[in-house]
Amino acid sequence: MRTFLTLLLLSLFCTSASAQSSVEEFRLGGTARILNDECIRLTPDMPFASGSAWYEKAIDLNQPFEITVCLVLGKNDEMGADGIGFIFHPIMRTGYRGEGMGFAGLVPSLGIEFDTYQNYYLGDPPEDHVAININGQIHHAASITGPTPVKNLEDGNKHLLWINWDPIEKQLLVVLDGVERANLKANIVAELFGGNSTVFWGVTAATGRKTNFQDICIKKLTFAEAEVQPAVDFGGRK
Ligand SMILES: [Ca+2]
Ligand SMILES: [Ca+2]
Repeated sequence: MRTFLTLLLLSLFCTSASAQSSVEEFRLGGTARILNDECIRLTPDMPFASGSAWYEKAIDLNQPFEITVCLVLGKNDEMGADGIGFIFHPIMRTGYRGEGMGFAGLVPSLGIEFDTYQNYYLGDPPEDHVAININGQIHHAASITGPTPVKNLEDGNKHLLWINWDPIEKQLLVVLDGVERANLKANIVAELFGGNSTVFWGVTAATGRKTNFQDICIKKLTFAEAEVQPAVDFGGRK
């Protein structure tokens, strides 16, 4: 309950509090650009754009992490696409974009998607939705959580998102606009990443024939850096 109260307070400040982590701590790829002190525009409102922002340090999943950000999914609802995805992967790289939400084809990986475009062949519901998929399998038949329909996210507003990993309880929580949208209990390190607790995380967005500007605004990041940082061979910009 305290967590939700904290989130409620944070949401009041979603547009005014200064970021405690910096947009400078991300490596940008594709169309991603720094918008201001706390926001990165992943895609402009243009067709067939894709952008990524990877956090520069690998994190240790044997320790807790907490990501508090605001998502902006643009303001085209009927004509909007594709959404924003979070990726956890041992290497800093982006999977197939567009409907692939940035994690298609990445093995091993965990992806959390905030999908605003219905791809029938992927089993997408008509509503905007939240889901967790693993190992780059993006069809919802392979979702380990969801797809959970949510009300329209393409309203031009900032949506407060809290992602929390508890390595003791082995619980991954996704809370969007104060409502729990995913609650995954799984031994991610052992069962998904083969015992390797060191992963990078990044956020991606894409557009297709339908478009939206899509931003991420950094509020607070709490995590433990992996003791040994893997080498990064990343084609994007610092
Ligand atoms: Ca989709
Ligand atoms: Ca929508």
